Amino acid sequence: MTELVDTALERIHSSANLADLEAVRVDVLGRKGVLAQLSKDMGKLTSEERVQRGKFINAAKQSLEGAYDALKAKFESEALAARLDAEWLDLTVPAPGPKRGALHPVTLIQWEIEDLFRSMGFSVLDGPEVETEHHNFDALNIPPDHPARDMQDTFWLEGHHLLRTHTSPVQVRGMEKLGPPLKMIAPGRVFRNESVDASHEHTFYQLEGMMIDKDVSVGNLIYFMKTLLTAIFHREVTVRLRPGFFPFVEPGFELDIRCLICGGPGCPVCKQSGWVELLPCGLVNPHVLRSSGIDPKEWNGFAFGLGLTRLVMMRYAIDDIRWLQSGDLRFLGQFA
Ligand code: FA5
Repeated sequence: MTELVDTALERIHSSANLADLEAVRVDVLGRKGVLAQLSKDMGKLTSEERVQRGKFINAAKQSLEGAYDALKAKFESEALAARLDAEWLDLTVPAPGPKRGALHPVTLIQWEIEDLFRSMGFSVLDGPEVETEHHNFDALNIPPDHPARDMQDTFWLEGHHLLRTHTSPVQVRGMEKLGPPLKMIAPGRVFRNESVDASHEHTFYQLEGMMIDKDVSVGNLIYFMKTLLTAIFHREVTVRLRPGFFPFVEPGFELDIRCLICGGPGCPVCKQSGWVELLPCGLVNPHVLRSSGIDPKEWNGFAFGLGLTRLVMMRYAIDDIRWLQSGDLRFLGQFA
């Protein structure tokens, strides 16, 4: 019997880990284990022998359970120590902090132009994206049946409202609110119901400019256009001025820039023409001044409507306008 218990003790001590020990516990202390075997023939013993056997079994039980408990506690504390070692965390290390974002390229260029025009005494105005038909068309000398309305495919809303198709309604709001003399720019998002390609978006940015004063000339207009382009490109760029028709200016011009994506031979951005329409402009039509309560006999002025998104494309040589609204962080991250 003593041998049986010694063998069981030896098995307990030779367990290498908690799993081994658990297997030994079932064999030794379980229902069919050593202790159960020792109790098996109790019924055949004399009462004196039963007392002896009982004492022996109790002592064996104590010794086996004691050995088991001690080894189990040892394995558990070793496992805990190993885990604490592996999962150790230095709470004094500074946190990495949030990843820094970057301004969108349209915002970068918009802010540069705002700074430039502010330095020349212009105010920066804002206008609503949901406009009235009056501000977007009528007050700009584009009555309901005028063919010029077809030049800008419009997202119409209820009650003679629309998503503004250009930033020119902010000219009207500027004239109505501030009156002459007036020097203002108005950057903003505009919307057109047209099909998207490398140089056309349905949602894009323009930047309106207007100056109303006495004796404003085409010379003044060209000066500001040149100043704007020199500040943005920091180098000589080739431009051309050609007649352009907009009912709210007379005379009207289209200022095109030599395509900076292909350098001239033609690409999808310039529609193979070598030129990109960038900066339509002209002298404000007297009808427009009059409908905003300004006397055209006393005041005149110029206005321009820069294609801000296209300017950004030229400045950073972006070969497809769709990148700008793609939300692709690989693209946006380059402007950080
Ligand atoms: C206008 O929107 C006039 N309001 C501009 C103006 C203002 C003329 C003041 C005279 C005086 P236009 O439709 O051409 O004009 O648009 C102006 C510029 O916006 C274009 O030269 C072009 O650079 C840009 N643009 C036009 N359509 C798109 C488009 N779908 N996607 C991206 N840019 C566009």
